[in-house]
Amino acid sequence: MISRGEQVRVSKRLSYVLRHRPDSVGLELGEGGWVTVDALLHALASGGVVSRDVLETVVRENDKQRFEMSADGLQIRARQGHSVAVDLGYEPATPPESLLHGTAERFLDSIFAKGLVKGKRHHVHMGTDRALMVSVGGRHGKPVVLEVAAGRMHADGHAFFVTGNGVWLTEHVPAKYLTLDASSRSQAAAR
Ligand code: HQG
Repeated sequence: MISRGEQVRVSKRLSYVLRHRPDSVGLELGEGGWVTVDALLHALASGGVVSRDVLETVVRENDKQRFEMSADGLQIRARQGHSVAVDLGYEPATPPESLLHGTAERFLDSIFAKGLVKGKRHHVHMGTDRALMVSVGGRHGKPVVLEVAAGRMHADGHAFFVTGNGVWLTEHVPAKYLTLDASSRSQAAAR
């Protein structure tokens, strides 16, 4: 058994190592962002041993399914969110007509001027679960949800990718494809 707090702690260490700083523990990500589980466990040991069981539990029960293991259980990677150069190898996919992006109200002026930009990450992240998008936006301030006209963007030639945990990725969302979603609009009108 591993407590929820311990799971979060290990998940944060994994995010740091597998998305941002593999070099901090002497690792280098292989193709697709994969590393062997053995190498990872060995590399993590210097900052406090993580057992294979704990690692498997964290991968399986992670709230956003951030990590995945290869079918043979020998390799592990973060599904998205990297800042290090890595080609995740996702195939272009056809998005639903509309996708959602959670952000903070204070970013809206800039977003409606420049569109959604990827910042330090490799892609702009979008999803379909409104409640999740509210919590994603809430990490940055007062949450608002934007609707992305993904079908129209795709028809206009923008590439989309989808990860194994339902996160949709694209390079940049020009402002003309963005609107405040209905509940964020009524929220704004009520003020
Ligand atoms: C905003 C989490 C001003 C953007 C989540 C966001 C997600 C702009 C912030 C994943 C802008 C970047 C990604 C512009 C975009 N002007 N602000 N032109 N364009 N922004 O954390 O989307 O917990 O890099 O709206 O679940 O919040 O890491 O991206 O508010 O899937 O697994 O700039 O991270 O997953 O913030 O989150 P982030 P995000 P994890």
